[in-house]
Amino acid sequence: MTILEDRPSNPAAGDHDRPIGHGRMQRKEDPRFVRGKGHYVDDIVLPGMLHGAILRAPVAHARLVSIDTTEALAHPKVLAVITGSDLQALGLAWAPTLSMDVQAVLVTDKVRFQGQEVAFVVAEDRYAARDALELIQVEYDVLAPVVDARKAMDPDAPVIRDDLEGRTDNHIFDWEAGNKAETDAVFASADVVVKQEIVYPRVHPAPMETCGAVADFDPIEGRLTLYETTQAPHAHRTLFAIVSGIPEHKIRVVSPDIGGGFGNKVGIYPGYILAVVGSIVTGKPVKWVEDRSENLMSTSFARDYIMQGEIAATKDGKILALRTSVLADHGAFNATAQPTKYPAGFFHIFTGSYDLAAAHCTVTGVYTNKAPGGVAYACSFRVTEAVYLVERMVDILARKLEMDPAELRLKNFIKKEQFPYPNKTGWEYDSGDYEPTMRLSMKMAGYDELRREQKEKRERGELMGIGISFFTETVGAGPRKDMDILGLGMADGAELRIHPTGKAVVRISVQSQGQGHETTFAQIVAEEIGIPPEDIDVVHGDTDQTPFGLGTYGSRSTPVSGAAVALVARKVREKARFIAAAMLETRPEDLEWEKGRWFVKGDPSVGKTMAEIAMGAHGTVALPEGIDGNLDAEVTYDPPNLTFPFGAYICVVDVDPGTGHVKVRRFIAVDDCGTRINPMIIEGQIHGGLTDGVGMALMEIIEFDAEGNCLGGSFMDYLIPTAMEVPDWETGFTVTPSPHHPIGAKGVGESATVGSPPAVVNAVVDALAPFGVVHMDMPCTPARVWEAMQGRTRPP
Ligand code: MCN
Ligand code: CUN
Repeated sequence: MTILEDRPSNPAAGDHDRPIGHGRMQRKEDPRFVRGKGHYVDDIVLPGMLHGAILRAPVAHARLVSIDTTEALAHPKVLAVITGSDLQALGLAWAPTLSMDVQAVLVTDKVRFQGQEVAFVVAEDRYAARDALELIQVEYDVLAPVVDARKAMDPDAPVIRDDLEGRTDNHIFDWEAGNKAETDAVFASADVVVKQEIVYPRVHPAPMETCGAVADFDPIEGRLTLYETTQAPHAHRTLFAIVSGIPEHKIRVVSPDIGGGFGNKVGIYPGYILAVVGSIVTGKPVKWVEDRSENLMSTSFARDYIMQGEIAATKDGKILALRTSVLADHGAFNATAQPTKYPAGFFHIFTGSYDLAAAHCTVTGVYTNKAPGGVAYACSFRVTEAVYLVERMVDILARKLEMDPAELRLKNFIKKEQFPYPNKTGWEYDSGDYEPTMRLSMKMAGYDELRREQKEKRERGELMGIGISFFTETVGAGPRKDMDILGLGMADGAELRIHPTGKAVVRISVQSQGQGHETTFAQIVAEEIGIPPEDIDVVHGDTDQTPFGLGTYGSRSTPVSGAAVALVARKVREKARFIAAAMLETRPEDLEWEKGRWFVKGDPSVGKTMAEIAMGAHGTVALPEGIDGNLDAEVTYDPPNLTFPFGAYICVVDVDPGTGHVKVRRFIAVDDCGTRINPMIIEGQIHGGLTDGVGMALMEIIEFDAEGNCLGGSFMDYLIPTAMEVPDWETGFTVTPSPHHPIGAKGVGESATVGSPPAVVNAVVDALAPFGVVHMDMPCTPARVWEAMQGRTRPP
């Protein structure tokens, strides 16, 4: 195992710049990944395994008139064709969503979005299954679709969810946070008020690996083994038990290596359920793996928020209040994954990093004839949308006040001494120290020099933009008193076992999709008990082998499971003290800890290492009352609060005045995620998230035509960034530990995706300032930029 040096310590970081147990250790999982030996769902081959394929609706809204499967069933390699009415007979045509709605597994009555699941073919091989789809005859009675969320509540809008009893419109929910009266009063007396409609378009996480499952139902034992691309194996198992009636102890969900999740793999998709039904019907294992278009058209999208933003300030730039009303397009089924109490996720942390007098937001969710989803793509339960809103509004205010956007931010930050900070929408930020982070980013960027360069270039007619974003993230859901998903409290378990020879295994309930948990969780244990990380195996992704917990999303693994792991290691360390005392024939209180061993106070030469204690635990020494003969422990961790990482991002763009093409020339990112466990992994997370941000800001969007046809269903139309579109990232960090986390760590996995889009858009708008452009909606494609330069914006 190669251990890399951490970078020279960062002065802004104070004395907390101490990476945990072996710092920039290379990832333990990479030897298998770089050799092509990762083991993904599609690598699973079971004896006699069959293959499933889904017939999908070609239109967005249509009544199902008839389905004829005769020809498909006659195909020599086809074993079963399952339709909605077959599922209806089993009571499985509809499944609960993570938002207390229901979603059709297969269409029974009506198609509600293009790409919706209509029938499932099980055949001997993948090709035959696909071929047979074309032999199914379906008659549709096409209906007018609802494509634009703004028209979803029109009195004459077609009602999409007529399956729900008494439903006469497309309204899902109204939700609000903050204090309306107080906010309105502040607005009424403010010197300056600016307003802007801001659209965060529908985008898709588009992980490298699409979604898939292999279901293996054993009819003799009544046991189901389900290999699945999931970020939350335990929660999935519980839901499968509830929906299918198969007892939970007879269900094993295995999530092997995952080729990227980004929130795409939180939900339970019809394909997973169909693989299970296919296996039950045929008595054989059934594999279903979707293709790229199926992934982009039917699985969890992200964003799709139309936000009316308003910001109030004094004329010398003290920001007073923020308010917004949001129209949220949830697609045809409300299937967003977020804590039950929060139908708009954590959007209401939209006051960002600023100390305001008042804030208020309302969110209205509506159905449209589009794929369901909404909470995905490194969104931290919609903090993405919130940060985008506030960071755009602050820039728009800066323009109005003719103030420098960095100066305006510095003037309004929540101050260090105000933490823990209760914000105006009911959150308590655990810790923060924003100014040094902002100043470090400005120093790294050479901010004043950049502004001088911009001024000169403007005089020559060149378009250069500098964009700033300062974000506060909200991660680590969450305290079980406030947060649950379908009634399951958001806690996570950890089990640590030290084998007699001193090697260890730690079992966790979260599931890596590329974040490097096998490395960082071993590092946490190493830090706490002194066993080297290479001697610690991290087991995850198998419900038969790991303790219960809610899984990986909302960057909760470090804040919740990381805390569980630190505490379970401390529990083992404490137990080791009693065993060591027995071995040394002394009292536990006479022992002192140094990394990796307990020794007699005042006599460091007499002591026992963790490995010796492990052997002792399993040996013959008489143990004190209440101490079992092992060195194992388990905990379940219920976090007292979320963690609030933050960061300062500066983006420099050049815009080609002839074509509207935007080039990101530089990007400076200073992140603060508290105590840093593995700086190399953190950098990787940041690089990935910044690339996401450039993608969303400049090129990614899923659009629909007037008929509801999805226009982002392949990588020909849904553009994702490559090395060509991104600069060499310039990263820095500060360290403000979380006061309530056992090791002071905050999550970081979504920080850059949350924080970077506003920096890029702010830079583009800044470049276009000479044309009077105050705002433009993402993605800033050459065509849109060029239109903005002509004083035109796209009709909504
Ligand atoms: N880490 C660290 N020190 C910290 C915080 C985190 O060393 N102070 C490390 C962690 O130990 C972990 C990684 O950074 O190895 C990310 O940790 P964390 O912020 O806790 O996030 P999660 O592990 O819970 O990952 C989820 C997050 C989410 S929600 C999305 S979306 C996303 C993201 O991670 N999806 C990803 N990053 C991704 N990275 C990859 N490669 N693939 C995805 O699908
Ligand atoms: Cu919102 S995407 Mo991540 O939380 O799995």
